[in-house]
Amino acid sequence: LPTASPTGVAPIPTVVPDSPEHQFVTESGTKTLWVVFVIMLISSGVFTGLAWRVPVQKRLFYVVTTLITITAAISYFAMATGQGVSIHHIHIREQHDHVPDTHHEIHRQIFWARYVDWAITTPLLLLDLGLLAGMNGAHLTIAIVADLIMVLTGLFAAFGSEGTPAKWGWYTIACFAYLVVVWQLAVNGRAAVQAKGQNVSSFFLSIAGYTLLLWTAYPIVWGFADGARQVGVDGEIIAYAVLDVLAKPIFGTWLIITHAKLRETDVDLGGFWANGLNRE
Ligand code: RET
Repeated sequence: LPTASPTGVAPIPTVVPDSPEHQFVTESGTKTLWVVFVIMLISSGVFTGLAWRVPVQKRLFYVVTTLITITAAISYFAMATGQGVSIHHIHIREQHDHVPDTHHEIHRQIFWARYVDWAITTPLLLLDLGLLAGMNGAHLTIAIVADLIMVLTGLFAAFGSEGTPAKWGWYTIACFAYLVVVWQLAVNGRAAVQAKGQNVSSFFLSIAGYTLLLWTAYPIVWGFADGARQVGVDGEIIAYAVLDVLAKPIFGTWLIITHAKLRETDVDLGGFWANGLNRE
């Protein structure tokens, strides 16, 4: 900041900086955020209503899945009302051969509320899948902790200094953590589900395959939007909106409908889930 001169008039800066490029949400982005908020709210209501039709003992998947959409609804409410967002100042230095370097500045909104959402909902999604497959606590814990590392290092990457190795270093760490998640589902989840018979096995293969396909799109969107800054804030919102609706309400509906039809998908957590309640 220029220091005030004794006359109280700020000195004229010697280098007039370019005015920064603003990458901010516009009307279509905000509308999209509200639409997804409503979708998440309605799905939470529907999943809760469906849970009431079954005894507490059988509500595990309903409860976990409802928590996923409630968390997303809260995070979308924050983003739609302009909270859970901060403005990131990005300095880009362009090097030229015969003329001095030029400096370019971007001010871009980063919706960090997304990462708070993901830190809660992606472990819950893995819990759904892990319980469905009958994965053991060891493998499920590794998957969930790797998933948390993925989200947090992804957050650090989003705020990382542009053009430094650190930013893509964080991204690389996040991708490795994601590979651990994929490994746990594809190898240990698939091995565990065999014990549940043919019906559950083939359902798990489909829904876990669907999940891995969708999840893999997130780091790709991130690469274009938060990585390369090639996609604007609205584009980023719309891309994540589509993925989030597929990964949460659609995933949840598919899981709950199939669970209601397939008795073999019932989960027994011993006394933990419905301690003291009569078994049906
Ligand atoms: C980031 C960037 C760093 C590298 C990787 C990522 C993966 C994110 C994923 C998010 C999934 C979110 C879901 C949300 C709600 O339904 C953090 C984008 C690997 C896989 C499923």
